Amino acid sequence: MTDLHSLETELLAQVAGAADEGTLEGVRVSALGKKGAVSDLLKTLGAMTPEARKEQGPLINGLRDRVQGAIQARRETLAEAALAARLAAERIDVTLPVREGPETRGRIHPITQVMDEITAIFGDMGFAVAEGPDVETDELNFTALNFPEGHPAREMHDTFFLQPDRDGRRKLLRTHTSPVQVRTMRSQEPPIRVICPGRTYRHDSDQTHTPMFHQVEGLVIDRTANIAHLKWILEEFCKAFFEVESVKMRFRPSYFPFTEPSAEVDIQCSRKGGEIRFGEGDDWLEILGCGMVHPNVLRNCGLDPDAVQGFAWGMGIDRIAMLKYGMPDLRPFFEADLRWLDHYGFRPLDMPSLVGGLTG
Ligand code: 2U9
Repeated sequence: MTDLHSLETELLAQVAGAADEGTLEGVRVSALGKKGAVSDLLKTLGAMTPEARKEQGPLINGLRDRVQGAIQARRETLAEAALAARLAAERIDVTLPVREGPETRGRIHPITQVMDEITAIFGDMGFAVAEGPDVETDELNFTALNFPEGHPAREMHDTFFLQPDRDGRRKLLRTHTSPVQVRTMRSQEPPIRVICPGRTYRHDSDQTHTPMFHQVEGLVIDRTANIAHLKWILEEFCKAFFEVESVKMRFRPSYFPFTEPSAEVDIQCSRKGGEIRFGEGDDWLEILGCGMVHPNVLRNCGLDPDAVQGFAWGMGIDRIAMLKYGMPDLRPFFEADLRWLDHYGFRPLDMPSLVGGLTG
């Protein structure tokens, strides 16, 4: 029948022209759905004479089967094309370099890096890390450390004082991390082995000084701790920190109120071609101060100098960071310039350790 023939032609054209699975489903519903054109034809069979049904039945069912088959075939073609398009769009080139995510794009500041390196070295020798507040009392920053009231050494430190409280007591920004060792001695029984890294403050600002800087100090207290132990610890530290086989060190007599005897320590280096190298050469470079803890300091911290003794040292972190990593200027340390940090910073996952390497 022409009618059936043109309906089939029309439906097959719609199936072939359906560009996506949604459109194809629309064609299916309009042909084979409850109220679809083919379904309507099938419904007419019931009212036909048996002869007419015998003739029309196979024609209409044949039409339905062919339309159904065409829809199924088109559906498979469209699904294959959609998958092929998706695979093409999602294809990745595994040979491309990995794009850095936020967690690896950041950089560790050289001061943090050096603090972590120092902590790893002394941690390996059995030292604990102690910390304390930046705002301190006069007593902890000076008096306990054997600076007499009104002594010029207090002025030498160019202290930042806070406004006095109601009782006239002035707090201050600690001028060294030594109050942390005082707190440690007052709260822990010897033997004590601690390092105290942290921020310190002095009213001083020029090419080689900033008002806030970083120190790490160390303290050992027990019954027999002596200068030979001190020298060994500092030598081992310098070798590990500067990553050299051997170092030569020079102890020059000095003065600090909190140690007696006291010394300033230089390490031998060479400065050929504007580059500084440790473990060779015949120049000297000052890197730290040290000494045996003064008996007055032990007493001020509740210890008996006839029963225990010990040694302490202190060094500027900013300065040794500059030395180790060849940074010519101190000021960019505090300028938060991302270009500088990109150049001098360290990768966050390269954590310093004596086993894995200090500098990754
Ligand atoms: C207590 C007892 C003793 C800590 C020490 C130094 C020597 C020292 C300077 C190095 C460079 C400070 O950053 S710097 O200017 N420090 O020379 N510090 S002994 O002695 C102590 C500390 C605490 C209870």
